[in-house]
Amino acid sequence: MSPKPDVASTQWAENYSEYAAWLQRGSACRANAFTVQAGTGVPEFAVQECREGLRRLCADEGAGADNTPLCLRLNMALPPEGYRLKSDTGRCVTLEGADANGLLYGIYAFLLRLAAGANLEQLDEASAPAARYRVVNHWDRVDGVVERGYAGKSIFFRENTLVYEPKRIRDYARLLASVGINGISINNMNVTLESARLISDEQLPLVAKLAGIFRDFGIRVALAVGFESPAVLGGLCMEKPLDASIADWWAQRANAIYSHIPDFLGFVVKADSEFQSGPSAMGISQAEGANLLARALAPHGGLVFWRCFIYDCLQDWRDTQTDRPMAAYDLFKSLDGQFEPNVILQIKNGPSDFQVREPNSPLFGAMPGTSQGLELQITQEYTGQQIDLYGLAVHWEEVLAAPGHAPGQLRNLIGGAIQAVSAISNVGDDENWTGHTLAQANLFAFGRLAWNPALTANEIVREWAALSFGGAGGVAEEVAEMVLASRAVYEKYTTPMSLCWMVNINHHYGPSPEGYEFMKWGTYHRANWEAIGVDRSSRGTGYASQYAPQLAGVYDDIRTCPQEFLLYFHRVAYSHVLPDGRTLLQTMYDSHFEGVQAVEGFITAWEGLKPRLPVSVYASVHARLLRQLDNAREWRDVVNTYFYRKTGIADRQGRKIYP
Ligand code: GCW
Repeated sequence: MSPKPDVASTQWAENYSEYAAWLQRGSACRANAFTVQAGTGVPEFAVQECREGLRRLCADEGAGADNTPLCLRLNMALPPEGYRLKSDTGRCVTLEGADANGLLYGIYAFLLRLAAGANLEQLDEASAPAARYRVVNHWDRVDGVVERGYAGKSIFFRENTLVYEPKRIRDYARLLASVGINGISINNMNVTLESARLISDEQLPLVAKLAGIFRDFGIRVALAVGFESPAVLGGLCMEKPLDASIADWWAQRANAIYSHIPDFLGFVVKADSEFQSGPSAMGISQAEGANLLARALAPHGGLVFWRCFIYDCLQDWRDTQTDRPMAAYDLFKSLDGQFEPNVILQIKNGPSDFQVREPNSPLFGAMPGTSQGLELQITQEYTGQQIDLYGLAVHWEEVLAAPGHAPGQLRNLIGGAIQAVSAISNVGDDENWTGHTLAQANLFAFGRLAWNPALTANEIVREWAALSFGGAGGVAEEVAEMVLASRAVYEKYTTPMSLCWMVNINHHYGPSPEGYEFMKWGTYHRANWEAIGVDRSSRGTGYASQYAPQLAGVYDDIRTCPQEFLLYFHRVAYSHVLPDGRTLLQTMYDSHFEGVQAVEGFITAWEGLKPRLPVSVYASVHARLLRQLDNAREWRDVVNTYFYRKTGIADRQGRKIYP
């Protein structure tokens, strides 16, 4: 028998909206027991945000009788952007922030504790961000299409113009700030003639207006720019990119930008990558190129986020010497110490491209004289496209726990060698922001981890679920379980053990085992009848030796290489026996069968929640889970058949594999 909804959860369902995400209305009626009192210097906006937040939590019921003072104060002794919450045994709650941002983060932390039903009597916590820059990158094209977007169109652009709904942007800014994000780049890094114009005199006033909305929430706006902007916009000849005329052009642009946007965060640059021009193409180094822009921004306090996603995208598949994952390290490592201090090298977590699993880039921690940034992808390009459920908190927890260049956890570099944590947004103009409502967990998790990389996925996802579904009698726990399990499930029915690039070409959804095998992108697994994978050990391309010797040794040896990275580092025979006694081939088969079963389990679990969920969210997630099941079955059958045809070896358990 399905559980009957109780009165509280009925009330919750009436207030629930997918749009509100983790900032649901009416989730804590006791919020009306507080009266906000602001100390000296507390910005009016913070006071408003606090009052509005309290009203939201008690669904606008107005002030109650028993008013506890909620004292907002600035306390410059706290670390930058930090906050402190302390309750004086129910008599008052003091909320201190180091600065305007710290106050806002303290306010949101307090409101979220309230919403999650925390015991406020014992409130005593202090927190400050690990990474100084916590940035979302939008891949929004100015024509309104979001590159790799799965949640509708851009919330910023339409028909080559910056147009947006101010209320929606404010609500987005609040969501971002509530999880500590303090920077946003709004346009795609694949810069076109139209998007290059965002830094023109004509368009800067429009960008400035948008930046004003984000500024209230402590979020600084950045723009993606093209390296050849001086030619494209200024008509200059770039044959000699180090010519003073080019530097002057950038300096003059920077002056113009800062006259409109005094707190402009900086430029995000994709240069010499996937057909974008750049310094290498013009005969100068990556450092010389990045510094050119950095020197223009430096007097204004701006940054250059210089991406390291550079590789030969016109490779010949017959060429087995060139190994794409090695490209960034080969190009950048020797330039350590040559970058201006306001350049941050933005490095994708893995050396390939946001695959389901990759080792961490060997560049992390390998350049002690250079600021680095970790780039993650929230939008689910290779991870189910917001049709399939995929809890990125678990994925990122694994990334953060794995080493960079040297043994030790990547998370320990954040705040040290890694100054910025950025991620590609999964947001579009869909009513629920992220297409799949449960993909809201991924945006939430990104903010939380950039702030505190020591948090566990379990803590983050449970917090998100409690805030989003807490009023629905037991739903939050079950939703959290699904989200936490989902990354492993997706990996099982797609490409386990770091077997990359089996997706359909171009759009990257669904299986195509040899889709990328004979293309120019350097994306090969080189499967034949007997083995699969690229030998990246010292006997092969040598990629493993880009890591510090102790770690390189671990990856280099098939016996010590972690099983989840096996096919990234080694070419492995299907008959190779893994530590649990199964062959590689049998493990592949098992994994695909198990993955599909787990998706069936998600559907049963979700259907069990039906009586306790609002119709709209139940239906939208259910519809996606059904599509996920189709996708999972397709992956299972295509991949299993692929290996069966290569090897002629049947499944030991005799399950159905199409001949
Ligand atoms: O993974 C690839 C994507 C491109 C993207 C590129 C990048 C913005 O398929 O769509 O372009 O990465 O990160 O630059």
